[in-house]
Amino acid sequence: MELMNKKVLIIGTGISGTGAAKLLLEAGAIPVLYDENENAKPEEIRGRLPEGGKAEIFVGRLPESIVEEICLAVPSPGVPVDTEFMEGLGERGIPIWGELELGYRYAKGRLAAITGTNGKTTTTTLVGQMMKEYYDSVYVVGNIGTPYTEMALNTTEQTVTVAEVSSFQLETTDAFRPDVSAILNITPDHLNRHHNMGNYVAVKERIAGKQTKEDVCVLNYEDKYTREFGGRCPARVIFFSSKRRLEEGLYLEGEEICMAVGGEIKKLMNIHDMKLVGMCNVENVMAAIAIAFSMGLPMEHILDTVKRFRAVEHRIEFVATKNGVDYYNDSKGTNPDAAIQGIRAMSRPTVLIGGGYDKQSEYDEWIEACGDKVKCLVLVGETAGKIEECARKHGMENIVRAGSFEEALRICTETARSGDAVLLSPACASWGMFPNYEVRGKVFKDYVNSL
Ligand code: UMA
Repeated sequence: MELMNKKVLIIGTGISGTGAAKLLLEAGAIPVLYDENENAKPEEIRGRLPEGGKAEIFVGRLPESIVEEICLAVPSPGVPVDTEFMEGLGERGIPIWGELELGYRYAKGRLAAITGTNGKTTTTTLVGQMMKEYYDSVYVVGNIGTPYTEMALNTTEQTVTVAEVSSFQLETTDAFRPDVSAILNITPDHLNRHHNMGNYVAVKERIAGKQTKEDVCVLNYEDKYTREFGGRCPARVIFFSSKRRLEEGLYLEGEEICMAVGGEIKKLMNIHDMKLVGMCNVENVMAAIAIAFSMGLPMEHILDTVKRFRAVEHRIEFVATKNGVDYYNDSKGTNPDAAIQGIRAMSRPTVLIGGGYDKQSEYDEWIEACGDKVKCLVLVGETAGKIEECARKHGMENIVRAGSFEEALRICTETARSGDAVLLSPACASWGMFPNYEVRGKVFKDYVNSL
């Protein structure tokens, strides 16, 4: 589509909307930025755009006439596609490309795109590191925090782009076709946006929707949704499994990650040679190896990066050993499913900090996953009562309520003995006590490092 001198409506003026506007300005189009938040400040939005850029900005309400003038709409990931406004655009025949699609249309080179309910940031960062240590021109973009549109115009035919892709972004793709895609796992999340599991799964599958047998899609054999998708995926599928030997693909056997290709089996590495911990990370590593190998990286180089790679900050991140106690920061464990991965990763008796903002989650499965491993559960925040009730129902007895996060930290150091672990993996968002999970994790790490 030729966009020169054409008006393009951008919905949402966060980092994606700003990225899209910058790309469109450089491409010679006229971005019309619209934010539904009436408190957004047009002059502040304009300040984020290149000086002198011909852009129109509207907040709160969009004049009806604008819709007559635009040739394309670019919603930000946070904008649902099933609102009256968005459906109205569709009914008028206005093409809708999400910010990811817009970036893709203007980018050159090769693309690896990674989605999944959990593990996508770790896997994207790891694949990005493998690529950066091998190729000269590498960009890591997407849900991880740098919009694709910010980088797309810097790419060349030699560029390798690694994109973390969310279900929100996949709702509005069109031609998006990565050379290698991956769906790490699919468990219930974002159901307020996608309404039901069927829609959520279908949206995740869109990552491979435009691929052909010339492309690769890496899928988890142990996830019922992705295993089933393997049978009808348009790309060539590479499965990985942490539970069984596969005839073709990557799998874990005992402590060894193995790869079976065309009847030949290679032992790749021992999982104790990884700095990452937990079975979820073994799965992320297997996926990353499959992705990087499919993108043409030599296996020796791939494994060398895996062995040196440390956890992404706030994801089952080892902080320090103090008085024989290992401290782990999993502040990103903001929902029960993510926190289950956190507790499963512990191999020692664990003092666990849980609780925070109430997202109306159910805690039963998380508490069950704690089993006998949790020697003491220290609870904070709004959800403390609800979690305590659930934990007692499941027979957990050693539960302590802390009046503040600082008190929770003190209780942990007093309770943990040499040989134990202390884990911050709260199964809840941090809001109410902290602005975000990053700040919560930093406070935890600062405390541990000061011991
Ligand atoms: N807005 C509207 N109408 C709406 C919704 C939002 O006008 O219906 C406006 C808001 O007033 C605000 C702007 O849109 O001004 C925000 O846009 P956005 O929510 O799309 O946020 P961005 O700042 O553009 O960040 C987005 C992703 N945010 C979401 O998906 C909610 C970031 O993922 C991503 O890093 C970034 O693009 C770059 O690609 C964050 C996220 O929470 C980290 N992702 C979810 C997750 O990981 O679970 C999917």
